[in-house]
Amino acid sequence: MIFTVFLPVYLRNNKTMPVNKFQHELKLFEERVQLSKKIVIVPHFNPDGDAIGSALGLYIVLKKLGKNVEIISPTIYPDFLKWLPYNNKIRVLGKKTESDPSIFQDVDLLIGVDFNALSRIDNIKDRFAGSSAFKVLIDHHPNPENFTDILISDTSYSSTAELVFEIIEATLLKKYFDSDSATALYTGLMTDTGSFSFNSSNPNTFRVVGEMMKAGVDKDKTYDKVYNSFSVDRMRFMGHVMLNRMVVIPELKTGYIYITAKDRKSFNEQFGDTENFVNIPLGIKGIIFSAIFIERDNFIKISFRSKGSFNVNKFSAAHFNGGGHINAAGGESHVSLHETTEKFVSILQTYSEELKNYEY
Ligand SMILES: [Mn+2]
Repeated sequence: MIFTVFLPVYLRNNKTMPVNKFQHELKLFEERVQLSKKIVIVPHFNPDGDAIGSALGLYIVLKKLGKNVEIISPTIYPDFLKWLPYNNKIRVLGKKTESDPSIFQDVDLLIGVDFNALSRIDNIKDRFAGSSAFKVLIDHHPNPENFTDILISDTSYSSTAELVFEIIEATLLKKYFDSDSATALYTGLMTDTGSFSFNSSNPNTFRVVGEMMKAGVDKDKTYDKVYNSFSVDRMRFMGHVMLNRMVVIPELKTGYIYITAKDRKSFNEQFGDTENFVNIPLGIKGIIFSAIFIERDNFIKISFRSKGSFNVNKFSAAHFNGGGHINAAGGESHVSLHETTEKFVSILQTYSEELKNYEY
């Protein structure tokens, strides 16, 4: 097998991070890995498949390289990821442990994955920022903040997991890449693209999937473990949401869902249960913009999704204190659920020309 130190330039066509900078950061990263004894990997809070998959994929190769590695998650992660190799090694912080001053003590290298701002690790951000460890951020969200020594960030990747794969591929870590690491990273890639239904039009994504399959990923089993693992309560919750909590505004090509605190209780909501509800309205012919408003304990949690060029990252930043990607963004509101949905509908009117004339 030919050992390539860096990826050929042609593979980095269409990337948003300049080739030279990418290779430079990669080299620094590799040097730091070699120098470090203790390495900690941190996903964002409420980590999703990409955050956990990326963290585990990296954890596995670093462990095999002989490093003392730990994954510290700011909060719990969804049950549908609890079959992943080594997931039982993840240290999950809670209310009691998140303020533990020793969490990043004696760490040489701190690696943040799948987030672009310190606020995404809110409960431990001060300890992360204050740690004397060398810091690296690996991410694919737009406009990353500058809070690490190395920033490997490129929005052209489907997922952080795809980017982690290329970092492994182009460094000394390649030797240690195995089916466990590939399975974790594939899970990140698959979940961040809705199983290749969005955010996956770059041919490189499929090149990477091919390499992961060569390494031993069972893609059918991975799909089944992640997507066919709902509780009966969650299935009935989805039925209730589709029947009673979905509002469709066909002339504005928009649909939205609202969920009350009482709904969550009635259906015995578990962490992650509402994960994909936001995509439901996009399954209706002609709908290109969808939103979900969930009444949480102290605020309304919001997610937006769109098809094509309608930019929900900008929409959320402008009106709902949030952000994310062009086609997927989060947000929040601190007025009641009813006031929030009313505000949304009235803001929607100001986009009526754009939405009415939108072709997809
Ligand atoms: Mn991601």
